[in-house]
Amino acid sequence: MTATHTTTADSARSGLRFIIIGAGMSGILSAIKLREAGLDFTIYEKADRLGGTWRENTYAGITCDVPSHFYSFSFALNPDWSRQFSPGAEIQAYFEDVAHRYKIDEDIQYGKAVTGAAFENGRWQIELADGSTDVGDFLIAATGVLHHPAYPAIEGLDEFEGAAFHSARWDHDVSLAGKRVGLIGTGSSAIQITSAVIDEVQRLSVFQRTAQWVMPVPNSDFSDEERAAFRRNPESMQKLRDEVNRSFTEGFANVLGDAESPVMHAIHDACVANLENSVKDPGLREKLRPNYRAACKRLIMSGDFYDAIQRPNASLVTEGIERVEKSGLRTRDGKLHELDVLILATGFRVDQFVRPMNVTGRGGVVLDELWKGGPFAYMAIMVPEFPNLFMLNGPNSPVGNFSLIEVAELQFQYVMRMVDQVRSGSCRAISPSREAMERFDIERRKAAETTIWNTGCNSWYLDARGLPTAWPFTFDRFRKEMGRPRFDDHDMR
Ligand code: N01
Repeated sequence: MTATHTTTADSARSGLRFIIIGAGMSGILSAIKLREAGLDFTIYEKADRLGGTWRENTYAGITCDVPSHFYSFSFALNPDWSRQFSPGAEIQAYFEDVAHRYKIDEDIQYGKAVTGAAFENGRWQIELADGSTDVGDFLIAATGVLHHPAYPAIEGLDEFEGAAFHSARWDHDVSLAGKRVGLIGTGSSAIQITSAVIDEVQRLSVFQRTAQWVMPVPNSDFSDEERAAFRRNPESMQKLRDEVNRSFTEGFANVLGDAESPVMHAIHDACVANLENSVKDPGLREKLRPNYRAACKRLIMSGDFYDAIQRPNASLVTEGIERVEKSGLRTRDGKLHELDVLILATGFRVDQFVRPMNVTGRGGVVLDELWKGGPFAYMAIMVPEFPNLFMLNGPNSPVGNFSLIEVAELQFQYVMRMVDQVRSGSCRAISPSREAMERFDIERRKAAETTIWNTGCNSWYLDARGLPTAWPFTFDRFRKEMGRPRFDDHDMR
């Protein structure tokens, strides 16, 4: 079966309607692509501003650790990125600018939280928190991966008398200048925070439960001349994007599934060398040395963390946390670490995906029930019995140290091929068959066993049973699958 391409006029006549949930990166992408195709859509955004993760995460030092020219829409390259890895505020401004330039910002309905979606009578019936309803033929869940902050279950957290906040809920009213600051966590967020605040605070105590491998990645500025050259010659940006894409694909994303590949070992060696060469004090060096393979957890990219943690006003606390008290944090050795501010860089509840929305598919199948053992999706996009529902950067997507913009763009190609089946009149509703889902899941689970994420560490990549959930195959295979959907695996009615 082949997909047919309809013209804008054809699709306008078709009267098909899309509902996009979320105006973050992938919601903006969806809207732009649907507009280009002449299709009708509405975007519901629960906040009062677009930007998703870049709106919500405003912590000190926030930077995207994927090179900016790769973390850009392929159709909206940006000559003005200030650095190789640009700060979060610049990325937020980029998304606002793109949404404005493509005139999709006018179509976003802000302050509208979708609470429920049900596939009834061949269409998606939507309920919103304000009591309003809507109906669409297609539903795009562009709801993000890392969205719901995870708060640590540490006794006494409410008793702390200083300021305390999660890294994704940064309190800009709290000045850290001259304060005794405690930072729980050593993930990508905490590492960036450490480097950003160390010059400002009186003392920074980093509470490390698990050490992290750090890849030394300097972050240089683009000079005025370089930016002018990008403006004069946009092809040079395209070339740079293609080069970074290729090197991230070949030098990382294609080999994550093979923990024993020479590339994975070379990455490990580079991280070991970085630790050995950068950390002078042998005691501190051993505290910072992980006991698992590099890239088993999401690899930390930083050119300055080791410098920051060796400053005289920094301390790395590896003793377990006993409880939080009024004036600070008590570790299991009985020591009280007195603090004025406590920052929880403790990550996200990654298994939530489209939840807490209540999503019901064909025949009353409830998504929450189906996913009670953990979320899954055929080709990381669709779920059986949930016709015409597409998830971008959803369960089983490639998530490790790669441009999620590239991932979403590829996924959207797939979405449009599915939509084309409906536009061409082949069917009204399309979803993967249960058999195809099961086959895909069995293959995915098997492949997950040999991934680097399964080499003996704990991370948000793992499901409740300890198996990595992200796309375990090569990224080349992902590209291929996205470009050439297996229509025979789908139930079309
Ligand atoms: O969160 P994390 P994050 N007691 O889950 C510790 C993306 N991101 O916000 O390792 C003590 O990685 C926990 O310890 P452990 C990126 O995909 C991207 O830093 O579980 N400690 C860990 O150290 C990233 O992977 C960028 O033992 C506790 C930390 O908190 C993802 O977001 C930048 C604890 C959580 O680390 C999440 O990163 C930043 C407890 N009770 C983030 N609970 C880019 O640059 C948790 N921890 C694109």
